[in-house]
Amino acid sequence: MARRKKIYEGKAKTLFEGPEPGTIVQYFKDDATAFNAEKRDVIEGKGVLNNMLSEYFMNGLTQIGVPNHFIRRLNMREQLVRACEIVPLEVIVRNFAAGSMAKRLGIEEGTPLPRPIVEYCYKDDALGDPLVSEEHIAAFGWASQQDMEDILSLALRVNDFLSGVMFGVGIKLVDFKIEIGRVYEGDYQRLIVADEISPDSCRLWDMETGQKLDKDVFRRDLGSLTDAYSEVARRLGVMPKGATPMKPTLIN
Ligand code: AIR
Ligand code: ASP
Repeated sequence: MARRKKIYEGKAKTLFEGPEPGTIVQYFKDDATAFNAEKRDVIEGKGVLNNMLSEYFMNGLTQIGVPNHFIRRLNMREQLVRACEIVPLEVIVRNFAAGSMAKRLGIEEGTPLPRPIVEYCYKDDALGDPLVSEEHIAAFGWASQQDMEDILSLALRVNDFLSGVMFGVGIKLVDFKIEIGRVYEGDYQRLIVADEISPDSCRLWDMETGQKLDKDVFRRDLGSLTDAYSEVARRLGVMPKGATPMKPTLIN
């Protein structure tokens, strides 16, 4: 494979310059981290599963008219996406209490919330992605008031879509995180869903048994992460039954 310019290396993905201006190749690694990278491991096949699953969700969003960065999948580990400026926020939507919110507010995990709750965290690994309010976001200029309205609307549309898709395969969407990108079209700018949507960025519980099918399996040492993600992929028809994700390939 031709040498490409690496633009950014994150914890779970690497970004390379794309073949055309305004495009980026997003490479999904097998690396798993949690608790701000204090816990880390390499989980064979995770990158392949997340690449396929993120493709599936982003394509679905495109079908229902929710703008996002996905262009097309290139191979088992890479997808072509639209280059965008990432808004420095993690946008979290919660339908049931879990994780940091359950802990912060002393609510039992799994408690249904009266309505979807949207939270914003400032994207900064060194600070551990702290929770911030819209006051901080406006005061520090991370996003404008109009941006925040657009972000809220995108987040809730993604929530309705993902909740429905998951419901269809017997999975409860407890919560998820998305990132938002800014793209410029002539004189206009627009916000789109970026980064990835995968079991790394959602909490997914089996509706019948409550079994966790997301990154908490890794965070809390609950068994095989690949098995959990494969189960999600199998239910959605993203991976053919019995198919095993390939070993990582060296690309540069
Ligand atoms: N998330 C937040 N930062 C990174 C990720 N992946 C996701 C978690 C969970 C939701 O956001 O995977 O689905 C809320 O996380 P937490 O830890 O705040 O409860
Ligand atoms: N904050 C992310 C998580 O716990 C990743 C990380 O901390 O490395 O999922």
